[in-house]
Amino acid sequence: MNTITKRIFTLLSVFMLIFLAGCGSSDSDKKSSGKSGGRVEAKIGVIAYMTGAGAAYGEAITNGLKLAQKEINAKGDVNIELVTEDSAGKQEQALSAGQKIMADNDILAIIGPTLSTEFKVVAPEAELNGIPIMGTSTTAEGIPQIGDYVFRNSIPEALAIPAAMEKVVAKTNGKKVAIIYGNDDVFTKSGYDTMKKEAEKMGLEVVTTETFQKGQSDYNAQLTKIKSKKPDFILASALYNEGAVIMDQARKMGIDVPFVGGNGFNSPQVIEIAGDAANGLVVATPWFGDSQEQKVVDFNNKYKEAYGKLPDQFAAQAYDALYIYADALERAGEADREAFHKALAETKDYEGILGKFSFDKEGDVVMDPTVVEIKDGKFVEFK
Ligand code: 1QQ
Repeated sequence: MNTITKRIFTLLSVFMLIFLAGCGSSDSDKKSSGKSGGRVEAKIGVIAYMTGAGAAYGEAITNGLKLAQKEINAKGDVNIELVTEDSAGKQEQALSAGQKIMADNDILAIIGPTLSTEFKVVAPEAELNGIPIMGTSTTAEGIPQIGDYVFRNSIPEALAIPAAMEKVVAKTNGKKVAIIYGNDDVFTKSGYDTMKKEAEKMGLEVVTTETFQKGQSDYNAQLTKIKSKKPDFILASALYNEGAVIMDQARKMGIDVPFVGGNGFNSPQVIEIAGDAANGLVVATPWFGDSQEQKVVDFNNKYKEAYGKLPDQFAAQAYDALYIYADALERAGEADREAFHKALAETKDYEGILGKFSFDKEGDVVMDPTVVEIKDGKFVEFK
């Protein structure tokens, strides 16, 4: 190589380096977790029940998240990318979805999984990995108590079920109750524990306790027993797919007393599946879609425009959850798991569509639910 060629070569190398460095910086500008032009960018992992018998839960949740994401990103202070995995309502699938998400160092935090049964296996891993995780629909006992990085914005069964039971007893003066619950699911078992405890506390007589398993389609044996005991009302801890079938079969057998359910029944799917048989179901919920509060009306309109139907409680909770994340991210000022975790834990009086929101010291939520009932095929306030 002569000197001129050498010089040209050196110059070319320098240009090459400058060019590559340029590529590098524009690359990091686009990085999903970082800061770009003063705006904090973050990737959030979502694990939702998207396929299978309870897929309407996951559909509502992901719809709520996507709507919030669009609005948050349009505002421009933070930019959120959602990386969604299907858990299919199964523990093993939720766990592998969680592991996949946690292996991606660019992911700041997790929302979900949908079911407490799934959450109970994923959250301990998130805790070990120091990645914040928040449930938006998980209502079993002991969820935020799994660890420091574990949160939820869904109200626990231990708060909701007693509220519904007290109202029903006050109105009907019922004294005898039958209980039916799924004994192979963390949430339905937890709901049962609350029902049993509350019945004792209220001095109710539990005339029979029946169980069922996921996917069961025939409840004749349990319902025959319940009918023979003549309860004043029935406490049912179930997800909508089994719960709606139980109500349908109960009404067909002539059981016409009220049902008091937990969070699993907080879905329009109960009406969709059971039709008229769903009338007489009482549940407590942090979301009352018929509220005339402006923020509720606005959310209903936006959601309907985007998805062609009204939101349910699961959509509303997910929507608020992403806003709570965005708020913490903005306060953290960077997409760093530690900084975000600290900011999230400090969330105080966040004004969401479900009301004022703060975590208690364990990352749990304190909220007053509204008690609703299904009447003439519609959720209305229980009075
Ligand atoms: C839980 C629930 C379910 C009803 C969520 C869909 O509350 O598993 O905790």
